[in-house]
Amino acid sequence: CQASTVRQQRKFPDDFLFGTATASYQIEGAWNEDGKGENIWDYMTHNNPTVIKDVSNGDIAADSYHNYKRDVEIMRELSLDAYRFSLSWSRILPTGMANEVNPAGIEFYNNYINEMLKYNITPMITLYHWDLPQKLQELGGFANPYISDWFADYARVVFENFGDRVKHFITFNEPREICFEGYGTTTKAPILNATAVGTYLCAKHLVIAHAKAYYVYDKEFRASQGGQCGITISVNWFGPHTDSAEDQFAAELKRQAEWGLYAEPIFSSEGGFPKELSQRISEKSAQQGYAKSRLPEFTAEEKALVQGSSDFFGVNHYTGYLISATQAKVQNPVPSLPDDVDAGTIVPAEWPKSASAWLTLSPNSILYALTHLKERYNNPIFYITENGWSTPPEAGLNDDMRGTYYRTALESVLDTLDAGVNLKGYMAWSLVDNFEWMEGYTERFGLYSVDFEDPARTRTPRKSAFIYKHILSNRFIDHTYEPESMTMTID
Ligand code: GBH
Repeated sequence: CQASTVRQQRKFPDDFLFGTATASYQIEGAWNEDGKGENIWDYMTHNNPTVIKDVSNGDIAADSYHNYKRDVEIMRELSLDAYRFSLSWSRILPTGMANEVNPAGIEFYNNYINEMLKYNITPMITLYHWDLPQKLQELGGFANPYISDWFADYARVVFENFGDRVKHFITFNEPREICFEGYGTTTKAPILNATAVGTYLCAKHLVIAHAKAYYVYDKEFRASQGGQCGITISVNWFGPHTDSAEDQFAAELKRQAEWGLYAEPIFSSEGGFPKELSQRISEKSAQQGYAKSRLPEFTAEEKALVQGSSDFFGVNHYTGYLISATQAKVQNPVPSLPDDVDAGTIVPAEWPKSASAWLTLSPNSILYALTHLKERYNNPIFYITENGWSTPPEAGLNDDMRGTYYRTALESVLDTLDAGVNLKGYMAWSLVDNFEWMEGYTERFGLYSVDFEDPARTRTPRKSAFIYKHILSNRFIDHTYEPESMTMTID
């Protein structure tokens, strides 16, 4: 096509890390093998199976526990620089507590890491991607302030065992999904639906847990291991529906509730929870007859501990929404976080739709989100730790829209780099199809498809796998590239 040859080619820097991301519960399977303890997803899917759309679970999933060598082979086929994966806390510490370490769990992750390193693939570890040991949930999970000590103890075991070879650690994946979806509503385990205070209690305890783990790394391991420790927060873009002052304020409040609750205490120069949101929650709490704000306070000591406790800002970004102060409002539970924000969400009909209700292709959303974070938090090191697109199972290997999505997203990444954002890498979600939480196996995010009917869980590249490989190997986006065949090779 004429335009692409005329157009100046923009390149990704050579040291820009291209990878893919996955999570333990979504791919590993082997839910009760070799001493692994039960986690909250095992517990929920076994005891309350109908909460999952297709009444499935992650007992076997993509069976990566047994197929990890094939997964690393796929990474080599894709020519990845890096691979982000999460550890199953209860595979390492069956009860959640660090007094009893499961050697088979350590061995599994050692094999996995060593297999990647053999082929120069940089491992990036997420310590927690939603699979809390069930025993800790029974003690209150993230509603119990002691979670920060249990998590720091677990983190120490992780750094001790893997930090000689792994230089990128992410404490938590997506606090919003842990705290709002898990505690404030019913869309993630442990489906507590503690709408009034659950999200906010969790938010406070989680950022303190993050900070304690960060200081375990910083004080006990950084000098000898020389790596980095950060956190990943879901940052979709929430822009104002119109440029009225009301819509702008509604969008700001929404951003504070979606990600500011977790980002502000860690990355802002003032520390603590976001101001406008805190004020709103405190006003509503008073009206609702609470003696104190439903949003807990930090002590001065806690605030100082959390502030500045991250070497980088991991961003999971998928989409964007337009926020209105007056339109598209729905009745939310009272009291609840959405009721505290009290705004409407609009998705323009022309934005292309994926197989997931919440995910559309929202133009320029990466650029908007990352430049906003750059200004607000003084341009820390960023990694995009997830970005991806879902297709329905029946689409099979033909996923033109996923290819289009990645090309569009990566153009926005180039714009983001041009805008001076300190962005160091990009992880596509996901390497292979996996257990998509409440949606079970009804939505697929893999660059490779997995045959879940086949006991071997055979993996096959989709068209987008070739497109992604072409982009990262050449360091530019060729919008006209078409794979010659659907056979993958290792270059
Ligand atoms: C990521 O979260 C997760 O980190 C990853 O594990 C997951 O597989 C991937 O997304 C794809 O979903 O509309 O109430 O049903 C992205 C964050 C996921 C948050 C979907 C909102 C919708 C919940 N979003 N979720 S609901």
